[in-house]
Amino acid sequence: GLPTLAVVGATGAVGTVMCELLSSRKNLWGEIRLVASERSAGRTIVVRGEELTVRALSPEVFEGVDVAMFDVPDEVAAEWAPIATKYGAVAVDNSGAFRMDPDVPLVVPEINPGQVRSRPKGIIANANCTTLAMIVAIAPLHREYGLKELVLASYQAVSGAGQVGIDTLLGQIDKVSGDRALGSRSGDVRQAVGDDLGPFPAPLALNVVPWAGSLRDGGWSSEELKMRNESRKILGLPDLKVSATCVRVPVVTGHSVAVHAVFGTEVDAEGAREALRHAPGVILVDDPAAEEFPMPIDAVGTDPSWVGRIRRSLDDPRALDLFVTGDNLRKGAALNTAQIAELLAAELSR
Ligand code: 11C
Repeated sequence: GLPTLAVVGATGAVGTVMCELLSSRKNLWGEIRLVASERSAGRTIVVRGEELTVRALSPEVFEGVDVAMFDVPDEVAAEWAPIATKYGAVAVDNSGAFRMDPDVPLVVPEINPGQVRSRPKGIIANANCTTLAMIVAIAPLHREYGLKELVLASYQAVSGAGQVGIDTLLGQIDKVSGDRALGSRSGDVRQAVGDDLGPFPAPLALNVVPWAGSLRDGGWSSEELKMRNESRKILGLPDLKVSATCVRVPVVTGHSVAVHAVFGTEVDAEGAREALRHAPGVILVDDPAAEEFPMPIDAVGTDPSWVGRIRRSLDDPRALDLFVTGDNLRKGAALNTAQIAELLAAELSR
């Protein structure tokens, strides 16, 4: 029969998109079991037209499960993914808990699908949403020109921080929208927003905050290090030079990245466009004369990474500058996890 799937974290921002994807993508699953924290247990969610009751996370929910997806915080995944594997399930984890473990493949189906088969721990990791949006567009350019260095600046949506991120931004927008005095305060929103900052270190409404994740050595954020380490691992380039600056912007969904990519050989913009036109998981939107460029409002609710603004660097014939936007809850999280699970379903049904 068809394999059994468990979705752990089914009620969060990513889990909600996962339930939509499972209802709209090709059906490869027998039973689907929805799992969440005690707090969300008992809720019902419609998947594939069928009302499913969410079960509380416990070891027994993994009995008979072939593939278990995890869309939960790092510490929950670190504890529970190994429990799922003890019951014989393959765990596909969207947290940061296992990504850099050398015994855990970090899989992007458009780039390194074969790595799903080398999973000594029974765990496969899904990359960070910011890395994913960018890497799907960079891999075809790497194949064409040989990547040497990435200089990145992200423009990250609040849903990257989960439902609480969305609620926080929308609440702040309510507060600032009626405040005409903001004009005379030069747009300083602090007074209007008050101290409801949610998961962010500063107000997001009418502001940008150059911070995502937690503080690491040398002043880098965890999010910036993820972009560096995960890009190296996915592309198989352990010495790739990567500098990232991660920035949160007042966008609900859709992470964008401005990329300066340096290659081993000379590049040209039209050649890069041609490579991207035929690349899986990429949509090219690059016609500035017609005001066509990739934006979160285009990418949201869609599967591909949207790429445009492709220019050859004026000062380095081996470098390209470009802009990428992807839906952080889809390709950045639920979709890539679903695609990995589908590779497993094909293997397990054989
Ligand atoms: C954000 N990228 O936008 C983060 C969320 O490692 O999976 C995802 C964190 C992760 O806040």
